[in-house]
Amino acid sequence: MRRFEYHRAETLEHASRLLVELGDDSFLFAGGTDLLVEIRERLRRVRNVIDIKPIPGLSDITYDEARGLTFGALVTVGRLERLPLVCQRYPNLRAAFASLGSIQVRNRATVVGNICRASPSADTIPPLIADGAFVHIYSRTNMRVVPLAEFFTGPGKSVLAKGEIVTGITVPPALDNSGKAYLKHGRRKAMELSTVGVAVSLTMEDGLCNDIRIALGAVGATVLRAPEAEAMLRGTALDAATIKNAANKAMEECTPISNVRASADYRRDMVGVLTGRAIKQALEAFA
Ligand SMILES: Cc1cc2nc3c(=O)[nH]c(=O)nc-3n(C[C@@H](O)[C@@H](O)[C@H](O)COP(=O)(O)OP(=O)(O)OC[C@H]3O[C@@H](n4cnc5c(N)ncnc54)[C@H](O)[C@@H]3O)c2cc1C
Repeated sequence: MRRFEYHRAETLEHASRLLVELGDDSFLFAGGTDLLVEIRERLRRVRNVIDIKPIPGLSDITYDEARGLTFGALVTVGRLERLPLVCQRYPNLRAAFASLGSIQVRNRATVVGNICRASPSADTIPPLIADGAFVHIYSRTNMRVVPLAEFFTGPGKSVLAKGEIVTGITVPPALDNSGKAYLKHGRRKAMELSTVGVAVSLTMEDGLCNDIRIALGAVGATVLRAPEAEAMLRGTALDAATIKNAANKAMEECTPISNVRASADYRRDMVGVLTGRAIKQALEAFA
């Protein structure tokens, strides 16, 4: 492993200052499940690692009916996966968390680290985008809140400026008339990055689809929405023919590449299959 300097940040201000003063090869360290692998495999040049785990207040989880679910940057995937509230109200998030790596990985990895890595195949991103989540960002001069859908600028890239730190994520309340699903397809069932991941969050009113968001993972430079497919579904009763047409439209809206995991054509086909299934699964909440 390449040598690096370890720094222990005691406050957000301290971590932000270290990020700015230590220069470009300095990175925040949360669970380390991406960062340490990247250092070991020499995928990233890292001179300074800034541990944010000593910073107080980043491990909180709160829920209220008006604001929804808020969790801090140090909350692990495993902790959220086991939270009764997530199991009962956010089955899409529960499915994504339970599909990430192994139990050991989930007990170290943070959800915020998963989004900050900004991989288009990250499992937590599609359901969080489909749910309309927001990211809380700290800098020494400003606090800002950014919709997660606007956080990513490319593979491995985000809107974070030098010295900015994500402090947490807020997911809007899970309404009684909502249905949610996340389906992941990989080459095997565990310890596998997604070949395609599809998340659907919808609300129904008087038997009609009031609103729907579809988020597609691993089929574009960032996790994508499928706005034309969504428009075909809004205001309908979500009958089988409409779902099929919308799933076909989602196939047109994605921009997959071929790589070691799958060809672009296969990924596109799987977007069609999984989008249809995810809509039907989300609808099961109303059965
Ligand atoms: C064996 C294995 C299997 C895996 N399987 C999956 C899988 O199936 N699906 C999947 O999606 N992922 C998978 N992963 C990756 C997943 O573990 C990571 O993406 C994890 O969620 C990152 O969180 P972390 O706390 O470990 O982040 P770290 O590794 O500590 O950090 C990741 C990146 O985010 C930055 N960062 C961390 N916290 C902040 C913050 N608060 N503000 C700004 N930047 C920050 C870091 O500087 C770094 O660049 C796997 C990893 C391993 C090792």
